[in-house]
Amino acid sequence: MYDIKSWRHVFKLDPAKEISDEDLDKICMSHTDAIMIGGTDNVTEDNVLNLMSRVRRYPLPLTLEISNIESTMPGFDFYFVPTVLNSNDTEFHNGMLHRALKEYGHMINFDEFIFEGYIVMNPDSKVSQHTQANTKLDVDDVIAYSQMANAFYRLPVLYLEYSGTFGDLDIIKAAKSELTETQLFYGGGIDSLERAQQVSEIADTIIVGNIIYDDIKKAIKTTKIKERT
Ligand code: 1GP
Repeated sequence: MYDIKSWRHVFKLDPAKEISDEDLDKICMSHTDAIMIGGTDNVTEDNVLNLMSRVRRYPLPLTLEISNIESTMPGFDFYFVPTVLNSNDTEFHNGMLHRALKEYGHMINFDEFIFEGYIVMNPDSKVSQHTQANTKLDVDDVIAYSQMANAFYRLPVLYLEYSGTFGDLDIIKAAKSELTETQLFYGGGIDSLERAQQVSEIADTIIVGNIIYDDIKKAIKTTKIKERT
């Protein structure tokens, strides 16, 4: 089984976006540690299955970040289940999860599931609007969420999500400072090796998304982060 604690770099592929075989090959043959499939809009059974079967040819850990029950299917190594800590809608805390367990709980291998606390930071992102997140957060708010994830919910992963914009390094440091057990994922606006390096010196794992579709060469360069000393 793969050890997610060792992951430093993950490419996140959006099933609703087109990617050529050539670009997908570059992504899957790069130095990334894992591929995550996930998105906010138009995530369907068809497009997840299609992307999964294309990525499955490569010997890389493959994970699904669940956005809805309909597009969740067997065949992944892990399933990340988000709980959005700063959402104003209980659906995104545990409502969807409750419905899913009621229907499928009897057939789930729980070892494959990782509960992932989200802090959504960019008010202009689709995920923020979709989950009705309260993004007006200062350093103390983020510290409190981080303590909640680490010491109270004891979540394996906390995901600081700036999707579409590059985050504030002081906020990322604050989130990390409270984590003794929980692994910090950071995603948002990583579009160069320099940014990848800056964040990977703070967060445990960086997630690179949009730049894959905007500039494949730059995306690949983000995998060249230095080994942790
Ligand atoms: C999105 O955190 C990921 O869920 C990555 O963000 O698309 O801005 O790289 P970007």
